[in-house]
Amino acid sequence: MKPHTLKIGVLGPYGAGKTTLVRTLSTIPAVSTEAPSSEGGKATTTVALDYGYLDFGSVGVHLFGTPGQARFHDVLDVVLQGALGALILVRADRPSDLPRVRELRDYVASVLEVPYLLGATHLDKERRWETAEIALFLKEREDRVLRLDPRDSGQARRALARLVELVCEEGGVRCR
Ligand SMILES: Nc1nc2c(ncn2[C@@H]2O[C@H](COP(=O)(O)OP(=O)(O)O)[C@@H](O)[C@H]2O)c(=O)[nH]1
Ligand SMILES: [Mg+2]
Repeated sequence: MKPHTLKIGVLGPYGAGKTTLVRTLSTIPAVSTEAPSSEGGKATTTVALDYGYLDFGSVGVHLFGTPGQARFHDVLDVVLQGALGALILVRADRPSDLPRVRELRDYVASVLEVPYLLGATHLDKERRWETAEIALFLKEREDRVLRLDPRDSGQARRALARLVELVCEEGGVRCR
């Protein structure tokens, strides 16, 4: 393991791609706690956390994915304790998720108080919002909303690289 390690949270509503992102990025077999889903669209859903780890340049990154369903909101504090940055995933094809995404963003900004980026997923879908529209809805800087297909390791690594950069610059964290 690297001398400097960062804990990064991966948040987002149900089905946004959190488990997929952790699995794409992790260089160790990712750990997930999946249970049969009570909502439609997926057979299983994450009830406690996803965990993955990768060496990333000069830092080691511990990735902690959180449950998406709002009824697990209390778990966020526990899973994200000590996180130094967050990636918040938002499905571009499901605008009805945006109020929940805003809640998660507000939680990260005002409770965790750590640097974050938003990753717009499912941009390959025909009916979708563009990243600029998502940024506008969330009153977020446009450069904080990235295009991110969590199944694609290049896109996943680019998003993580930008977040790690923010954490090292803005988060006052020593990364070297
Ligand atoms: N087409 C498409 N599918 C995606 C994308 N991101 C995630 N998925 C799929 O969406 C499903 C839900 O993803 P999952 O990682 O379980 O979401 P979670 O609930 O946030 O953990 C999986 O089948 C993923 O492969 C994307 O950008 N495009
Ligand atoms: Mg999941």
